[in-house]
Amino acid sequence: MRYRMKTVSELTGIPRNTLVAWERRYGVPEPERLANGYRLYTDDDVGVLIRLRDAIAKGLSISEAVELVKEQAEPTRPANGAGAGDAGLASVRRELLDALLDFDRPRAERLVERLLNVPFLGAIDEIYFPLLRELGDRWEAGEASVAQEHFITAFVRDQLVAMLLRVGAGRPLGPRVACVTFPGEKHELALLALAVHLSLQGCRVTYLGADLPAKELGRFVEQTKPDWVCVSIILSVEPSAIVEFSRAVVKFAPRETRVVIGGAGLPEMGKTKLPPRVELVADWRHLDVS
Ligand code: B12
Repeated sequence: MRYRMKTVSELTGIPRNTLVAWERRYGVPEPERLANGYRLYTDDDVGVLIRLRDAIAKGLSISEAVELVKEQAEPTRPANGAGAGDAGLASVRRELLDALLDFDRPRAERLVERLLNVPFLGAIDEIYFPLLRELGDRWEAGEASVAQEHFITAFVRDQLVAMLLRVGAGRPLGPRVACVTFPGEKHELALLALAVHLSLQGCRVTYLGADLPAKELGRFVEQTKPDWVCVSIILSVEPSAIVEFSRAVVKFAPRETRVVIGGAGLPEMGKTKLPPRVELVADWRHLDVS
C-alpha cells in the first residue's frame, strides 16, 4: 500500500510539518515523490515512523531515535539483496525460540529490540509465525511442554498486541472491520496479526478475540453494522459448520456487511453453497478490504 502524507499523519499521530522536518534533516523516511510533489509513503515508511515516535515517547531525542532505528536495521538489512536480511531474521528467530523455551523473558525482550526497524508484517511473517509453527511441531512431537507452549504464546501475544496499539485506530473514515475467531476456536494469534494488517491498511478494527458464539456475533453485527467481519479458523471444521455459522451471522447483518472466513482450518467446501456476502479466503495477504 502507498499512503499520502495526510493519511500517514493520521495513522501515526505525527504532525505533517514534523514529517517534513524529519525527512529534511535526517532523510528518514524518504518517501517517493509524484510529479505534482505529493509524497507517497510505503508500509515500511509508516513502520519506521511508528518506531521513531515510540522511541521519542520513551525519552530519546529525535537524533538518538534516528540513530537507534538505523542501528537496529543493520543486523537485518540486506547487504547484497534479500539473502543477508533473511539470514539475520532467521538467526534472531532461532535465538528467540531458544530464549523462550528457557523461559528467559529478559533475553527474549532484548532480541525483540533488534526487530525495531523490521516492518510489523515482516516480523510476523519471518519471526512470529514460523516460530509458532515450529513450537506447534515440537509440541506435537512431545518435545515442548504445555508450560512452554503457554509461556511462548503469551509472549507472542504481547508483541502482537503492542503492534496493534502502535498502529493506532485506523483512518477516520476507513472501513470498519470486526475481527473474531470461529466459535470454539481458541487460537487467536493469527487473528491478532490480521488485525495489525488491517489497521495498517487504515481499517478501523474492532477486535472481538476468541470464541464468540455465533448468536452473540450476530447481535453485535446487527447493532454496529460493520463493513466487514473477518473470522479466523485454525482447527479444522466441517463445511456444514461453516454454513450454519454464516447463516447465523448474515441473518442479522445489514446488506453492506461482508463476512470473510479464513485460516488453516478452512475445509474443502466442494459444492456446498454459502449464503450471499460470505466468502472464504485462505491467506489474509489476499484480502482487500479497501
Ligand atoms: C499457540 C497454539 C495454541 C494455544 C493458543 C493460544 C492463543 N491465545 O491463541 C493453545 C494452548 C490454547 C492451543 C490449544 C489447542 N491447540 Co494449538 N496450537 C498453537 C500453535 C503453536 C500456534 C497457533 C497459531 O497462532 N497459529 C497461527 C499461524 C502461525 O498459523 P497459520 O495457520 O499458518 O496462519 C495463517 C492462516 O491460518 C491464515 N489465517 C488465519 N486466520 C485467518 C483469518 C482470515 C480472515 C484469513 C483471510 C486468513 C487467516 O493466515 C495466516 C497467515 O497466512 C499451533 C501451531 C501452528 N502450526 O499453528 C498449534 C495447533 C494449531 N494446535 C493444535 C491443537 C491440536 C490444539 C488443541 C486441540 C490441543 C488440545 N488437545 O487441547 C487445542 C485446541 C484449542 C481450541 N479449541 O482452539 C494443532 C492443530 C492440528 C489441526 N490442524 O487440527 C496445531 C497445528 C499444533 C500441531 N502441530 O499439532 N494451541
